[in-house]
Amino acid sequence: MAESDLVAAATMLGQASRVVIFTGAGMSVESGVPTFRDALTGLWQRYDPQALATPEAFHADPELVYGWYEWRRQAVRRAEPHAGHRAVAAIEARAPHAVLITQNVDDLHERAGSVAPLHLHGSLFAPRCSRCSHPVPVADDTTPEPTEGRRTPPPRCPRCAAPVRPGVVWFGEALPPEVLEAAVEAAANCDLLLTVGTSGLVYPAAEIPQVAARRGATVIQINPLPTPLDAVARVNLYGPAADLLPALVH
Ligand code: BJW
Ligand code: ZN
Repeated sequence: MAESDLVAAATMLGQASRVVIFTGAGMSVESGVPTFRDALTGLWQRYDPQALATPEAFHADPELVYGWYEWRRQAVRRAEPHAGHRAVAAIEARAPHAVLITQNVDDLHERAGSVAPLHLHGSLFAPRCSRCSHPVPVADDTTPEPTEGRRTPPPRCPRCAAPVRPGVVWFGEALPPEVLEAAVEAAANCDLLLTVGTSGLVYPAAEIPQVAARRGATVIQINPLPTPLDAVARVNLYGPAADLLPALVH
C-alpha cells in the first residue's frame, strides 16, 4: 500500500462532514474473533452455514444451534476491542456527523466507545423468543472457558414458553427494517463512507457502500485483500484494521 494513499485517505476523512463507517468481521480479527469466509480461519471453513445460520437449522436442531451461539458469545465476552475499534470511536467523536453501521454481532465497537452502532445482522447479546419476539436477557457465564461443540437447550420464553433464539439475522431472514432503513439513509446522504473488513458478498448489507458511491460519496476501503468493493472505492488501503485505522486518525 502506498503511503500517499494513506495520507490522501486521512485528509479526505478529516475534511468530510457526514461520515459513515461500515464494518464487517475483519474488524474484529485482531481481537481474536474469527471471520466467516477467510480461507484458513473463517468459521464457514469449519462449520456449515446451512446447518447453523438459518431458521431451518434452528428448527431442526435447536440445541446444536443455540449451543454454537453460546460458545461464540462466551468467546466474544473474553475478547477485548483493539486500537482500530478505538480509532472508529475517535472518528465518530471528531466528525461533525457520523454513523457507524456494523454487520458484526459482537459488542466490541460499544466497548471501545462507539455509542449506538447500527447492528444490521443483530447481536449475540440480544436473544429473543422464537415465537413472540419477547427479549430475554443473556445467560450468565458459568463455564470457565467457552466450550466448542456443546449442545445447549435454549431457554424458554417467560411469556409463551416457546424456545428462545439467538438475536442474529440468519440467511433468508429480513434485516431489522428500521436498522436497514437508517443505514441506507445514512449511506445515501454521506460525504464519505469508510468500509472496513468486509468481503462485500452478503446482501443487502453489501449494497450500503454501493449506495454511498452511487450518490457521489467518497468510498475508502480497508481490507488486507481485494473485494468486490474495490471497484467502488476511491482509495483501497490493503492491510489490517488494527494498524490502518489508528494511522488514519493520527
Ligand atoms: C480483515 C482482516 C483484518 C481479514 N482487518 N479486514 C443478492 C445476491 C445474492 C444473494 C442474495 C442477494 N440478496 C440476498 C441474498 C441471500 C443472502 C446472501 O447475501 N447470500 C450471499 C452469501 C450469496 N442474504 C440473506 O439471506 C439476507 N437476508 C435477506 O436477503 O432476506 C430477504 C428477505 C426479505 C424479506 C423477508 C424475508 C427475507 C440475510 C443475511 C444474513 C447474514 N448473516 C450472517 C450470520 C449472522 C449471524 C452469525 O454471526 O452467525 O452475517 S452470515 C455472515 O456474513 C454474517 C456477516 O455479518 C456477514 C458478512 O460477512 P463479513 O462481515 O463480510 O465477513 P467475511 O468473513 O465474509 O469477510 C471478512 C473480510 O475481512 C474479508 O474480506 C477479509 O479479507 C477481511 N479481513 N482480516 C481487516 N485484520
Ligand atoms: Zn414468547
